[in-house]
Amino acid sequence: MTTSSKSGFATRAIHFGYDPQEEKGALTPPLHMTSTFCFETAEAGGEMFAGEREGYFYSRVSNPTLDLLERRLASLEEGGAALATASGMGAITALLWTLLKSGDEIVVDKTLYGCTFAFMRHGLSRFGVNVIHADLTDPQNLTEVLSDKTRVVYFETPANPNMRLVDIAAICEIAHKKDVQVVVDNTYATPYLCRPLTLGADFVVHSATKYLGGHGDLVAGCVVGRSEDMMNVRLLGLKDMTGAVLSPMNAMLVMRGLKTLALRMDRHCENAMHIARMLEDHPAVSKVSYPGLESFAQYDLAQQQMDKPGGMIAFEVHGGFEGGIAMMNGLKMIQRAVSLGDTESLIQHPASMTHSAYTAEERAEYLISDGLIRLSVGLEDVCDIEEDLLQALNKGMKTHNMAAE
Ligand code: 7XF
Repeated sequence: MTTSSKSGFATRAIHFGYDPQEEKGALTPPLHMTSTFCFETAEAGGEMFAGEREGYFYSRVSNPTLDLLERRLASLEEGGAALATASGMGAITALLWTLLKSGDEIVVDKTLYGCTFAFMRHGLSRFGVNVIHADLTDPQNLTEVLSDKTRVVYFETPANPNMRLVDIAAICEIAHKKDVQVVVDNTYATPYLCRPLTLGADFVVHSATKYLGGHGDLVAGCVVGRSEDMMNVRLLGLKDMTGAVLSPMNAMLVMRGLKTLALRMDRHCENAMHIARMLEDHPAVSKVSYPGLESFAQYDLAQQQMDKPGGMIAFEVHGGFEGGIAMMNGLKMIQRAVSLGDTESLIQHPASMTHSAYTAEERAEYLISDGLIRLSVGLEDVCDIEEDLLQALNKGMKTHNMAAE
């Protein structure tokens, strides 16, 4: 082993769990592109299925390449074990199908990524799970909605798309008094900026499609938690209920992404801070939500819970929805696309894109304004990102009444 759990974050992201001397000196871990594994004897196979013998037997259950990725993810999130999945939705569904049964209640924050919201509202509820939406930015609200049936509290922080933060430690303290488990979607922050398990959370989920992969070339997810809990999620949620297993090739690509996670996040944060300040000062912009700005409503919580403010910005322009669309169409280098956390800066309109699973009434209720624009600040030279935004905003001011009233 070339590294230990005491090594720094970037060192573990690069080396953890792998010794080249155990693999013929190969610097890069081998890719185990196989669906099945051959048993030395028939008895050995039977023993593996019975759980009496360690080893790999089928890649929907485990695979050495995924195994290494999972150990690295567990190390970075400071959890006991991790499970790699085919997508972020695969991670969320595998976990919640494991934790919940008909008659149970789950409390979720008001703002959730669109498909997570749809899964709760149109999926879980069909199977007799009661979903309760509460404003968890005030932890006291949780006290009011917990009941004897509540099993899970679920939230994103920062939330997609409006950047609301939830105080992880405060929520865990209240939930744990009632034996309720806490699940945090840590996609926006990544373990480089925030480690919910160290603040008391029971599980972390990720869309690894985003910063963890980091290059916009794969779809993946993961769950991290205590070792004994994760075995249940693997054997029930993944193996039997969703089958949402990650391919070994994509596991390799996520591992490649992880190697530069620290480096990339530092630059994402640096670029986003600069862009957030520029937007805040621009006359066409009416509102900017970025946890690094002193004007951010939960600035103190951001300082307390996140090592840096991240690479995501939500903002609105004067001229509302129409102004926002015109501004997006005026961009030349920044790409109009959903997803986030890639090297390329990406911009999108949540109400009509990532959060279109909400009805207009639901968007109003769950705090997703129709004029909101979401920017994933990439790794280009910040002057080029700034220049592109400025020319689009300035053009919008001339043509779409985007100047402050
Ligand atoms: O299944 P996926 O890998 O796409 O991950 C689902 C997911 C889970 N949690 C959060 C906080 C997410 O942002 C996502 C995916 N969000 C993308 C986005 O907001 O752009 C999906 C594009 S529609």
